[in-house]
Amino acid sequence: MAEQTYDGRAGDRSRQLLARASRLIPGGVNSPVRAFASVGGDPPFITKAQGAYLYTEDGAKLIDYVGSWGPALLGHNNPEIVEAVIAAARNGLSFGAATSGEVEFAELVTSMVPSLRGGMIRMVNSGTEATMSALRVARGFTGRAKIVKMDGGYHGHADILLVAAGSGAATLGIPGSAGVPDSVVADTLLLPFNDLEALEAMCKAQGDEIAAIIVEPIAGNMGCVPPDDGYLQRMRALTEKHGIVLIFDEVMTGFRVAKGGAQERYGVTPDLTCLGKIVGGGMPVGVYGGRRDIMETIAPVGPVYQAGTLSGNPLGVAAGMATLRILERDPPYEALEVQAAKLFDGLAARAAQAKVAFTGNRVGAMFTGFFRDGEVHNYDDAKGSDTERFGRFHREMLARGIYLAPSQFEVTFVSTAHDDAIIETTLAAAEEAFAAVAAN
Ligand code: KE4
Repeated sequence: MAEQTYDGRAGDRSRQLLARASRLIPGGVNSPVRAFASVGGDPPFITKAQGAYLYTEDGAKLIDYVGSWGPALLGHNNPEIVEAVIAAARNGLSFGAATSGEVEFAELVTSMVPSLRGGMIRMVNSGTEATMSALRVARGFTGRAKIVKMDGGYHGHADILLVAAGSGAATLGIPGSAGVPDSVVADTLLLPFNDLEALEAMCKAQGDEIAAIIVEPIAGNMGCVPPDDGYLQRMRALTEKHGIVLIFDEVMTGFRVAKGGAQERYGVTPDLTCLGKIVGGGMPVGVYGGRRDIMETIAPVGPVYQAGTLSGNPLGVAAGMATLRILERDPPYEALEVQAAKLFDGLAARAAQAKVAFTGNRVGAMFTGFFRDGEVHNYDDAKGSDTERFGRFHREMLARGIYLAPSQFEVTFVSTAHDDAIIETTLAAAEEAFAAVAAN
């Protein structure tokens, strides 16, 4: 089938597949955001990905800025990574037993991330498992029950982390999802991101009851929101003072904003780090790890239980190892910085040209353009964005062959495959899309 530009609608084949899927899978998707609920329009079904491109069931070729929600830092279908997985698969898919690959993987990961150096890791199968397990370990290590997350922070779908935004730090957590009993989140407290006063007050009032603070060091799930100057450093000092385990959720930022993640970029070393996405090169891999004294509380060495049938399986290890070896051999971060800045600055300029309120936050190869005026330092600021306008922009861009994350509160991911020509094509589409949005 000849490649055609995207006509703005998913196309008949994708729509037929969505109808079939919706009878068997809730919303027709295996993860809610893929349903395009917040931007409207039908999600195209994808047949193949290559470099910066996605190919749809209806023959369209799209420039992709979702990158599988982060893993595709090196572009889709990187031959070195795919060949490693194929070679591993020829020896069997999963053994449920220890392998040398897991040792090499652990040696490599712990050499790259500051908080893991001299420490230990445990491999799991997703970011959710990594954060859920890290919090259990922190509770087991400290003997304390309370945990703290940021309002607007997302760490996967473990019950204890599904807390309604806005329930406030002083009050007990309230469930943010049906099916989560009040009791399960009663010890989950919320803080506004970048609010040092609230952090200081909570530590003063409850510091000795708190097992852990878990934070995305650069928020990515309220849209991209960097830490204010000194925020992470102060959080590190306060958690040390009160014996609180500081957990950086670097599932998104790990290996993206620097080889050692946000903790390397900002020079702040947490007690535990959670990784996912890039660390598995596109295969289902999560990692949590850090301080040896904390990690030695995990079974079979210590009393904290955590397990997984496919944890450390050979294919995930192969994809992860290949990915990390490329990052070690040829760190792409300077080039990613340049390309992401070109796109980010170009979008801002075209929004201004069209007089569309658009304010952006960027750290390395991840950014968000919020459809609002004024700076965005926390979730409340982010929620002040015009999500209707974002939806229109998303549809206008998709109609021009540009596939953006289908939510204002997600991130644009730039990969090493996004070259100048691709960025120029994107900016030309954006010029028209902003004009269309401004006209409405
Ligand atoms: P997974 O369980 O989806 O592998 O990871 C959960 C997770 C944990 N921590 C952070 C910082 C994350 O960003 C995520 C997952 N990110 C979302 C989108 N931002 C994945 C997309 C989806 O849910 O389909």
